[in-house]
Amino acid sequence: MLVVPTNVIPPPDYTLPAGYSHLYSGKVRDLWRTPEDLLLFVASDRISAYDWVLPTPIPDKGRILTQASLWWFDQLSDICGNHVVSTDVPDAVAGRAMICRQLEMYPVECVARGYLTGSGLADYLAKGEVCGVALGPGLVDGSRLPEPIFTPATKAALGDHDENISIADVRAAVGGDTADRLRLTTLALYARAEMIARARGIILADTKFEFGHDGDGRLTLADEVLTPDSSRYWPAAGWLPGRTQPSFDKQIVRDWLTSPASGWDRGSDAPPPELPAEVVERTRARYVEVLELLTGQPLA
Ligand code: Q0T
Repeated sequence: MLVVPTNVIPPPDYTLPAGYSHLYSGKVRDLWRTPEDLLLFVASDRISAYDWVLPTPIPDKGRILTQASLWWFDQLSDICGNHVVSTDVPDAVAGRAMICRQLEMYPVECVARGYLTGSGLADYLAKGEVCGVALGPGLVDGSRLPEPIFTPATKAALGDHDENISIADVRAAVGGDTADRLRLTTLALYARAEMIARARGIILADTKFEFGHDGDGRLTLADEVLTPDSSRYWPAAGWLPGRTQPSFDKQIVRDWLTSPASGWDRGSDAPPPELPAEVVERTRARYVEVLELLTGQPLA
């Protein structure tokens, strides 16, 4: 069932120079057309949890995720080209935006999973398979899969959840050759990223890529990549299959929201409360930590 969000996304809280036109806002990022007819992709400091955008921003989250995304695009550029043109952006969004090429997007969320959790776990428990990929018995929440799998999903409307689809559905949507390229490229990108993260003590459980093609038909990586918002990162040291793994970035927020201290009833339709300063600061520190662990770079 599609529930209209009561939780409406606020309009952008910054002003760009003349000539930029607003195209779209998601839960936590905005897309604009530039005067040069390119795209400006802006990451906000908003944070989502339990399907809500929280009323309290996390300072620097947009800069942290943008810096992580740019670093990952570089790490992956020999596998797949990407949409980034430059980081020379208006002062109002300095450090948290990228100028990108406009692509023709494929209407598929390209997810790779090396570990089983979330909707993958739910589908496995219900049907023994995920997106038409059969998985053997005995897997539990957090299990490492025998090999990483491609589990595409449809892009849902704002306020709805993405829905897992089969590879046959992807073939029907984009054609067999493109479907094969999306699957193989997604798995190659995941393999590279998982190896890099593992060497730094972090499990990349799963991640979502979005692809498009340019005028010459070249498959091109778009959106943001391998951020904590598009990926599940778990501290390798605490990995214990059979329970929900603590999220590297959002666990502090989730734990506080579900504690009596928050006074929030997640089951009601009431919006979540403002986060206390201490929860904001510890969460910000976790985002900085994951950026620095993965990339070896301090927050610029
Ligand atoms: C897109 C053409 O969530 C999205 O945007 C963030 C606010 C999804 N989205 C991406 C596009 C892109 C990108 N990225 C691109 N390079 N070219 N469209 C549209 N929506």
